[in-house]
Amino acid sequence: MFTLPSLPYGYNALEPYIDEMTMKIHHDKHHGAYVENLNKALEGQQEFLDMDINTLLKKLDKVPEEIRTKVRNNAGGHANHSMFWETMRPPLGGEGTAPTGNLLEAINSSFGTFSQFQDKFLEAAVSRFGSGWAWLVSDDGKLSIESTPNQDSPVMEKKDSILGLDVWEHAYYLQFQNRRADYVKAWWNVVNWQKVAKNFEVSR
Ligand code: MN3
Repeated sequence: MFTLPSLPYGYNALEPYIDEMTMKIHHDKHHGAYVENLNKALEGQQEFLDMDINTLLKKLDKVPEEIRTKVRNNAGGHANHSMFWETMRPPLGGEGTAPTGNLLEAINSSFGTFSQFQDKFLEAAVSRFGSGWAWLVSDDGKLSIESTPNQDSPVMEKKDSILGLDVWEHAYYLQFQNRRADYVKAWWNVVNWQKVAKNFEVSR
């Protein structure tokens, strides 16, 4: 059985960058539904219900074909949102709004500067047509930016995503309406770079 993790901070903790109502609906209803539908799709399939969610994403080809699409969408939704909540934190302002140490070095070596990285990430997020995610992916410490449709994840391709941004309209529409780029720019203020750095170290 998979369970909905609680948010590691309050619903209003990311304000003014992400509003309380969006966080409440997004976590309780959207993420909650992915977990519920995943458990329902896997009813009677104990082997898969016992897996860690990232292991399940890597073994989708073993899931019976008649439920595979349902499992892919809902397991992806569960894994992606679990990571999304953890790689955000209440705004610190000033210091804390940029990576440091090994992660910053890797960003600079892959993208030039942190600011050039942000431009490329924004481009990936706004050019994703329809619903999906933008990702910072680490391949043995080498960084790249990717985007995926729907609830697909780089983990399904056996890659390590160390940071992900939800660009489904439900993630920003109440506050930003159609202005996805403004949402991305606001989100930078609440990225938990310490957590991303930890994910990076694990991937190396
Ligand atoms: Mn979402």
